[in-house]
Amino acid sequence: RCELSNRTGMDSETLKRAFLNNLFYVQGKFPALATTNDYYMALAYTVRDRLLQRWINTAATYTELGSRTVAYFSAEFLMGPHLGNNLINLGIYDQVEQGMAELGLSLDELQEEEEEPGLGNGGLGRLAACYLDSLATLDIPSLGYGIRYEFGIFDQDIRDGWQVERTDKWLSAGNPWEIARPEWSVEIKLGGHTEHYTDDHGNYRSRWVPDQVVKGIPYDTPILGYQTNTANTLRLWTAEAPESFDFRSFNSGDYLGAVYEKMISENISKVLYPNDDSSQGKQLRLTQQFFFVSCSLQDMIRILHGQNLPLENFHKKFAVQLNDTHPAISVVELMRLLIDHHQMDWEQAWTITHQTFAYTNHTLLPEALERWPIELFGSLLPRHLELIYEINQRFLDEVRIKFPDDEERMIRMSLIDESGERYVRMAHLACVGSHAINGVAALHTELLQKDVLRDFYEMYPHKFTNKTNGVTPRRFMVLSNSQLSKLITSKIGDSWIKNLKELQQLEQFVDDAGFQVEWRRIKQHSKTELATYIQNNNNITVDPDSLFDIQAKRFHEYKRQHLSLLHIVTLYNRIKANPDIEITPRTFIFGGKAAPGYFMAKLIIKLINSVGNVVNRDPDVRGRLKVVFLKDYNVKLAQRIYPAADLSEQISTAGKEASGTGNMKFALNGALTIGTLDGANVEIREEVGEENFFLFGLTTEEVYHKRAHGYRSRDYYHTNAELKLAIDRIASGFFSQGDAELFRPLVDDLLNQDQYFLFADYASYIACQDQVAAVYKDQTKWTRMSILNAARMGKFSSDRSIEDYCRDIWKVEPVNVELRQ
Ligand code: 26M
Repeated sequence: RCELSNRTGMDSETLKRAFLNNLFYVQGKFPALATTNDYYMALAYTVRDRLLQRWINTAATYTELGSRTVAYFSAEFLMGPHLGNNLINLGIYDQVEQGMAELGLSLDELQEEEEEPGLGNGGLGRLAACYLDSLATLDIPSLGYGIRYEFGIFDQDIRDGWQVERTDKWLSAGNPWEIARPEWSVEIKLGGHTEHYTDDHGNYRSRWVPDQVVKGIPYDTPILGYQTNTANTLRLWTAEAPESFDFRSFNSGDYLGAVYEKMISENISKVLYPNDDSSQGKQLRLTQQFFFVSCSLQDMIRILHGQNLPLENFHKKFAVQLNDTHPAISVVELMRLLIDHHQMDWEQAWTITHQTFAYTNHTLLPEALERWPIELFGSLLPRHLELIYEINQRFLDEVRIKFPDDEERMIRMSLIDESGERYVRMAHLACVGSHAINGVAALHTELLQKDVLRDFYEMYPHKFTNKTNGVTPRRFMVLSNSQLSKLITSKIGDSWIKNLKELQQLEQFVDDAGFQVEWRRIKQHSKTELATYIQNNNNITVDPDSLFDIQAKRFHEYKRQHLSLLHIVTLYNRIKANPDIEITPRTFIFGGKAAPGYFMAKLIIKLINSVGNVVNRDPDVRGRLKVVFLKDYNVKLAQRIYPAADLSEQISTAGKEASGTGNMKFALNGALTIGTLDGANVEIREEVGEENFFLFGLTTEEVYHKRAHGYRSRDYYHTNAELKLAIDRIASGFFSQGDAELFRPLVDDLLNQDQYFLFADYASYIACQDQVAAVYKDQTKWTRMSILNAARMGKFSSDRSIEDYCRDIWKVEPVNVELRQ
């Protein structure tokens, strides 16, 4: 009884006892010798014990019922720290905080100790994590399938203002949240060639003879829903050399050869590619994609057989969502498994396959659309290339029937790009092999239909739907902004946490002076905490009464961090021209990583730090402007940032940001948005009301129009005096100790290309920022707008997104899990 309650009891006394027990028996330490990491590990195991009970009951329930299951295939899962989130979802955060305090420990400090699993680049990976939280919270049977990268997204250092990358060793202190399942390892084939033969029934068949075999080992992490017994699974694959390989080479005496091959095999899951845009056609990347997809599909077939279900039911048992085209090779791999391994005929295999998969597109940038050189593809996956040719032939026959005598269309739509060097087009493969295709915001889906996937929309209009992104209020409100969450709960009860639309009830308090004071006090508290963090990390003193103006996201020219820089330099120029000018004090905060090979993005980071070095120290400024670059932006830091923001910068060129999800997290925490009509900004503005949103800039159509009619950025430079002054200041070397060369690539690009229309949007942006500054002076008005923003963000819960996917695409129902032991 005591043993059991040590592992499951939820009261603060039992939790303390269990914690000390784990410290002794798992970490092998007693308090006098224990490090912070020992304490963190002991607490993590204490929490994990409570998860295990729910996890096992969930698995048992699904197995018994043979429940229809969602499989979310994603090359990235940007989970963020597990400890705090699990405490929230278990409903024991306050008890544990209390218990730790009684032992003289700070729960905040223990949470700080966790190395977050940064197995993603940005929005796409974090969306996958929010969706797993919502799937579990909504009691939907589901599995996340991906790669257990040994090195996740790099850690970012800043040296002399430049980004420097360091490897992310997130596993070095051990990972208490995962359990290896070597008994469910699978084998993956790579390379080699195909052979053709006639089978016993006289059918012409193909056989893959690979030249390499690797083993995939699954590691499982429980994903607990909020206030439910459902604990689903995130299953990530690690690559290893198969044991048989050692054995073979040992026999042939080539020991070093065997070790070398082992090393090559293990490379597959070594490192996350740190790009979030251009696909560079690297063989290892395609290997990673095929590796996790093949492991996962084989695992699903094992599960199906384990439940005595026939293979013909694959699409009835599983709905697979493809998170962008990174797992799109699934379409071909499932066909191969069904046809080559299970002797299914083509028609039936194809019916099962396209009814299984659905594809989410996350980008409109043409350079980000994945394509693989045929040579490379065929050398790694020779059998898959054959199957793609066959899929393509049948597909183009359909196109020909629907659109006769339209050779151009066939060339555009083919799965193979033959305009120069030949490529496999992964987005086309995903469209053909899926029964549903979706964009991630209303505008994005519309642009997919009109532009990027227009031919596919004309061919298969019924496949297309919009699924606007959402974010989880558990991590991004309850955990990260506990004071605001408690204030809200004190007014409207706590059911908003599972039903975010209920935030609307806050509107009744918008003119309640007492509520406004509380709302402001909490924002002020979060700003003060961030100010302390900035003091400790950047050694910059910032004023918590100033307007906190924040842009936190990956660095990319289309996101236009440098447009915000032009605003900063403009304000600085105004001060230099008239030091007594009346100006709303602002703290500009940036955070984000640049892809290591993206020169311009790294130069923009350098420019932020360079401008900061001048502005922060200039006595004429009198502390009214501060510029801060927070290094190593990740989920942990994001959780500190959102609650402290007054103004959220969502300023991408219209038509470029598929959705954005940071925009949602800021607004939910009461920040006002300055933004373009891009991605989900459009819908956020619709929800919060245009009077509560700072809109500027060209629309998508205006951008297209300008581009088509010859955009000349230089004309804006010559006709806008403040713009000219800002550019000249940067170009002169003023921010680079007189070095006029340093920022020349950036300045030249803006004057000559400016493909993201900064100059065209500059005047509108500056005017809008002047509006922002004016409104901020009226704190009552600002607070009203802030409350209304949070109150009207209900639509952007990832629970709503998941409900939409469940109803329209996956056709899957909740399954209730009872605790039986
Ligand atoms: C591709 C090939 C090789 C290596 C890496 C990649 C790759 C990795 C990540 C490409 C794109 C990746 O992510 C793109 C991304 O994060 N897109 C964002 O998705 C969010 C969730 O839908 C949206 O909110 C953002 O607008 C969109 O930019």
